[in-house]
Amino acid sequence: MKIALVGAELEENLAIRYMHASLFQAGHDVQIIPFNDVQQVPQVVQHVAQWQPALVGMSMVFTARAKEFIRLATAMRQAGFMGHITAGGHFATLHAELLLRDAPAIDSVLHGEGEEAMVDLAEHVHELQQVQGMTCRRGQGIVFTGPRVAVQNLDDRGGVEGHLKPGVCADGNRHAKQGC
Ligand code: B12
Repeated sequence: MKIALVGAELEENLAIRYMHASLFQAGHDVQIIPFNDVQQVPQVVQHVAQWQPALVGMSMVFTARAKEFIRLATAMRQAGFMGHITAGGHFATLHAELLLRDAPAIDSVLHGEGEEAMVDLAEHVHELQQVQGMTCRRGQGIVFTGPRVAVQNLDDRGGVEGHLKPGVCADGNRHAKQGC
């Protein structure tokens, strides 16, 4: 499946790059689309319209930028994007219900860590009830599908190597080879 990950890439976005790695390892065709400020809305919309992913994941980490992401999602819809738009990250996780109430362009919110959740969503994008740790619309309401089981051993995740920006030092890489 073609999947676009949209978010800040001010230096290097580890969140997006971890999800890029897990989606790639699951066999998906994934692109990172940087979205560093609101002036890039037309550029991101054009990229999505041309590449036509089936799923867009927006990394809504910063409270101060929440409205910019809502504007972006709305602009993608206005440009005719019909795929699934999900949001994740600290802000989206903590404001999931409000986001879905106020931003009709966004289809779902994935709570917490996105590596396994995005793979799960890609596999079940037409049967959202199968995806745990998600807030989504059902009928007239907004529902939470229940918590995800946390990953027991982070080393079971594939590494992020090969998914980082060349030349940027990712000291925060939590896939520590020495078990530290
Ligand atoms: C690195 C970092 C930065 C980097 C960002 C680099 C980049 N992205 O390009 C820099 C130094 C540039 C930065 C800047 C700022 N930062 Co900062 N930053 C962080 C920090 C320390 C780590 C983030 C990180 O890489 N984590 C590692 C990754 C792997 O984990 P993660 O981000 O949590 O991502 C996981 C989940 O959240 C989830 N997820 C994330 N996105 C998505 C998307 C989808 C679709 C899904 C499903 C899941 C998902 O899955 C990810 C993988 O498991 C956090 C603190 C923290 N502990 O998170 C603060 C933090 C995010 N920053 C914060 C702030 C306030 C800022 C600034 C506004 C500070 C300032 N006053 O200038 C600026 C904003 C800059 C801007 N113009 O937008 C706050 C945000 C709080 C808020 N509510 O807004 C945080 C939480 C720190 C804090 N506690 O205050 N920051």
